[in-house]
Amino acid sequence: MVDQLTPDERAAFMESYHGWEPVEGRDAIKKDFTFKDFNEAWGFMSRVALAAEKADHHPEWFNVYNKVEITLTTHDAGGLSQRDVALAAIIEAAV
Ligand code: H2B
Repeated sequence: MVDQLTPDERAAFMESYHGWEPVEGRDAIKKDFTFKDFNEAWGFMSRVALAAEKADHHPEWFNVYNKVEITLTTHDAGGLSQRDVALAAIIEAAV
């Protein structure tokens, strides 16, 4: 099992990562990304997918044309963990 984020770690995350919001009804965070077109959205998803696979930590996501909705949570922790913080950093760097 993986440790869940502490309240302090959650607060620190929400302060430094903009646009990420808690998901209602589960211990997860989400953010919506909008790109110029599908090509840009898919390029972003490809960059995230490669890094996520390398880190062995994967996003839950939904794409429609130029929009990508991403939810992060750690299934092995039953909620948010440092793995989600690390993946959020990867995602922000991939935009
Ligand atoms: N991704 C996410 N989001 N949460 C996990 O707990 C998780 C994962 N576990 N990717 C990994 C894969 C696990 O199933 C493998 C066996 O390490």
